[in-house]
Amino acid sequence: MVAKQSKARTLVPILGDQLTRDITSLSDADPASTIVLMMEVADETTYVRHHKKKIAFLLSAMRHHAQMLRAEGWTVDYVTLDDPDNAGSFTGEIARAVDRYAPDRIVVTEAGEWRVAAMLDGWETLFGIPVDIRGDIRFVASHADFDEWATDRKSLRMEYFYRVMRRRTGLLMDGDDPVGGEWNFDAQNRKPASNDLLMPRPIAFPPDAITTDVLALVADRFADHPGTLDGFEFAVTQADAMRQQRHFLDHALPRFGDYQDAMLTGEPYLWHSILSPYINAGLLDPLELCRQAAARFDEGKAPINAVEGFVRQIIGWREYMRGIYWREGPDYVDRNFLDATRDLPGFYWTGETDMHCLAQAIGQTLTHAYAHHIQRLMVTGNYALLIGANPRQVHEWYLEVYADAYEWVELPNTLGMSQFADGGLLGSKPYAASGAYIDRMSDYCRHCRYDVKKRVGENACPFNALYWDFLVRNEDKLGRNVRLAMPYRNWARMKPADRDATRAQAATYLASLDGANAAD
Ligand code: FAD
Ligand code: DLZ
Ligand code: SF4
Repeated sequence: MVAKQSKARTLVPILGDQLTRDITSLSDADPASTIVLMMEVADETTYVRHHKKKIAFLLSAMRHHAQMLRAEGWTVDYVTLDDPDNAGSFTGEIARAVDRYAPDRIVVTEAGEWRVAAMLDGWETLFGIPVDIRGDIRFVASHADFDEWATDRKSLRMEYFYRVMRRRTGLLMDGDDPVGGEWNFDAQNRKPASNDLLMPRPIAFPPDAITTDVLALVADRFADHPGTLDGFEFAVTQADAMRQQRHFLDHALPRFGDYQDAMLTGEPYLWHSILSPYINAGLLDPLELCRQAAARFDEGKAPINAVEGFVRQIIGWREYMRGIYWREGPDYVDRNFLDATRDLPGFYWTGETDMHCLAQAIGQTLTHAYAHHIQRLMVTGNYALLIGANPRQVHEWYLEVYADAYEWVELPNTLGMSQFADGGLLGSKPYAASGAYIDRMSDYCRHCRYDVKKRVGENACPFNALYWDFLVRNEDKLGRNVRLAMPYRNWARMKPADRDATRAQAATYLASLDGANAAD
């Protein structure tokens, strides 16, 4: 705590995902008259049961950030989770700080999600002092920019938004044209990988004294949360996150494009960057990262399909997801276009299933708080979609288990892209696939007790019958989708006896799931 002073002062709360010196709330602040407030609070650590590693990462990164700000001359009041007077919520801690410092005003950078934005909106009335809520310039597009792009458009496809972002940033542009003559090189990016390729592993950062304290705190307080703390190796400072960034650019970026969709047993990372927790918490600047990736192309160190693919994920998908989240409003979370109601199976929290693809994706998630995009979309997401899992439960699972998960980015990815619960705002068709897709992009099926080629029978891959059952079950909502015309035609061509056997296979499987859920 900081002693009460008499001269005019500003209270600047820095939230846990605002860990950069370049945050707008500090842009014109005077260290002599500013109290920076950082708060570890129970509400944020438990609004979902975050993975233990996610909590440990963020609390340690917050403590290191406070240390850095102090070293730069800022007065930082840092409230730890185990402070006996901790009020347990952002608003409760602001109330205590207002009491301590009697500030003239509060300056804060806008929150990353509706839940916290509503708190910030209430502070001016609650505390009777001006509250200046500033925009978050860590994104290329402001809310107004996205709205301007989206308004009056029939379709909000990411690809068109991405071109606007390319032009706005000048990344990979040759005048008004895209470098290489195409906006998108994804056609070159769908190669399966094999274990004999030499893969770069992310750098392991051993815990320092601050992280060791946090690990003990998290082990003690959040024992019932999913995941393990064993092998905690995240970067928790800006300097180390930059080392991981450089490591990715030097060693993984050149093949990022080729193997972006590949999955391999026992290989959680492949050529992915593993940078999302750092970008989302503020330790890395996404635009600077893209500039450095583009420079690797200019210098001939990485091919265009890799660099364009990577840049698109950040200034395309990431920006677009944020735009959708804020544009669709706080009720977006309630959408359930397909009326899906099944409980998510218990094995999502244990990884204990004989479906090897799911065991791999969930197992590494519980171990590392990480899975790459295709595992999230085409394994865990696809399966939840096919069984008709309740999209809200699916959303909460993703928000819990990934170190990079914040609602603004997780919700549109899960509810929209993966579960089609918004009826196709983001994608023209659901990301539903049979086992054949997983077999094409991974080695999982070779290690599985199920036969990916079989649709019915004892050891038939469950994804196969579930895929057809999903289409038939949802025909009233999806049957007129032109992009699904082919699979519906194929279903119609199937012999009636095969169709019956497929649906019976799916029904038996789903009934066994419901039985297991009821027993849990
Ligand atoms: P890379 O594959 O190396 O990609 C580079 C960067 O691009 C990522 O670090 C990330 O910042 C960005 N990016 C890539 N894809 C997306 C995307 N679809 N949306 C937004 N940014 C993207 N990403 C999150 O950051 N937080 C989430 O909570 C999250 N939840 C997801 C839930 C589902 C169901 C799905 C399908 C995807 C989700 N994603 C989420 C997107 C993506 O899976 C992760 O960003 C990526 O796996 C992070 O790993 P990486 O840093 O190695 O990414
Ligand atoms: C995710 C998270 C967790 C687990 N804990 C904290 C915390 O104790 N203090 C804090 O300031 N932020 C935390 N966060 C991140 C916040 O939930 C995030 O900053 C908000 O979602 C902002 O939108
Ligand atoms: Fe997954 Fe089916 Fe392949 Fe097994 S056979 S790994 S369940 S897709």
